[in-house]
Amino acid sequence: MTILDILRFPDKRLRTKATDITDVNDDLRIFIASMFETMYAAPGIGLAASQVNFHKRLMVIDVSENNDEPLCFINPIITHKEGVEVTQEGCLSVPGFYEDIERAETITVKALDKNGEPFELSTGDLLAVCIQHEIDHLDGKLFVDYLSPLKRNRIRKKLERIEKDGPVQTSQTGPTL
Ligand code: GNR
Ligand code: NI
Repeated sequence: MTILDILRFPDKRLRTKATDITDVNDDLRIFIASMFETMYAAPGIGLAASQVNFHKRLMVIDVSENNDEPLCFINPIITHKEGVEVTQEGCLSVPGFYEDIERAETITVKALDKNGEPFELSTGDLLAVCIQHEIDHLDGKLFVDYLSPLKRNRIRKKLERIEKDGPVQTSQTGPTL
């Protein structure tokens, strides 16, 4: 299997709208396994194909404590949303930033599983947040889009600097006394 590179904000490729998957085959299942491996290694609780530069409607999630409840969603559609809830969100494509985001509290989602079989799931809590966050990725949307332009630009500038200078920000450069 393969650990895939995760695109980071403000990479324009994260703005691509993903298209439906028409054939759920063994090649796709190999890619799905690499997405799980990449998500668990990061570590993260979800990963959208868009984040690894594959612009098809596919996402993987595992919100369990022991990383033993993998969920794969192909061509997911939210058919029902209810209530509003604010949760602190992070994103592997926006590393190091966490902000309160408003989402629907409970949702119903329809999708295909990794065998191409349709299923429907109604859920709340972190799983509902994560599903909405991942579907946003498939639509080219990031959680920073819900923030004020000022906050979003601050985050963008910090990540652009890290991209340019390398991630070393806090280390001491002179001799330690
Ligand atoms: O690992 C992740 N944690 C998280 C926490 C709160 C709300 C959403 C998420 S998803 C994120 C992984 C990710 O970036 N998926 O796209
Ligand atoms: Ni994300």
